[in-house]
Amino acid sequence: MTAATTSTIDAQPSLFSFDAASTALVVIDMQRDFIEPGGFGESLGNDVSLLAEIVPAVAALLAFARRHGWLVVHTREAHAADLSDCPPAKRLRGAPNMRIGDAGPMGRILIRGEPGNAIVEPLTPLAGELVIDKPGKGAFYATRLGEELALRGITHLVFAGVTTEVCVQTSMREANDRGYDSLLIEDATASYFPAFKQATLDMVRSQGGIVGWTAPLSSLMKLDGTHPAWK
Ligand code: TIU
Repeated sequence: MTAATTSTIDAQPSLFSFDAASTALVVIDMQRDFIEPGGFGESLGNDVSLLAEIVPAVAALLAFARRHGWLVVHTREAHAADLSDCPPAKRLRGAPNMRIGDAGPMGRILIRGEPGNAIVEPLTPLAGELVIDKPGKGAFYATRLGEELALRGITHLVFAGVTTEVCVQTSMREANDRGYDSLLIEDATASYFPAFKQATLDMVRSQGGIVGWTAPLSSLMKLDGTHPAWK
């Protein structure tokens, strides 16, 4: 067994320290349903182009995590084809132009296995990485994520993905209540509403880190002398 090596990076509200062996990257819902036209995100009336902008940053973060031997977890918001895991309250909320389970240009909206439910191609999971389908906004609710992390002795989570104030924040709050130290990478998360993204970053790190920490990707990449290549 190799000895744990602690890394420390600049973050807010304070330095964030972690060991690669007990850290997981959790990439939330970088799936076509939210990022490409014709999916769930657009059906709710959103401009999806803001989300596509973070794909290069998430790709660089994934490459960093893989280089450093972190556990990598990808989530997808996904429902069973018979909608047995989709509460009517979720399906019937609001006045979208297509509801969960309806046929759209990328297949049935938010249904497991449909083309639109796939993670966008540049962020495709590698063999051995965990892919967690989740019926809710939080990654821990009604999934095996907690057990998978516990099995591997994971104590620190680094979050990225979409949308900042919905599935990312819900998952980070779930993680916080389960005792994980969580870091949100500021430029590897996006919202359809930039003001909501900013508010989420501010609330996560407020009150001494009431939910966790935030840091730009460059803070992490300083650890191995790399820098975000797309900048
Ligand atoms: N609508 C919205 O902002 N987000 C979601 O419905 N799901 C996720 O955030 N993944």
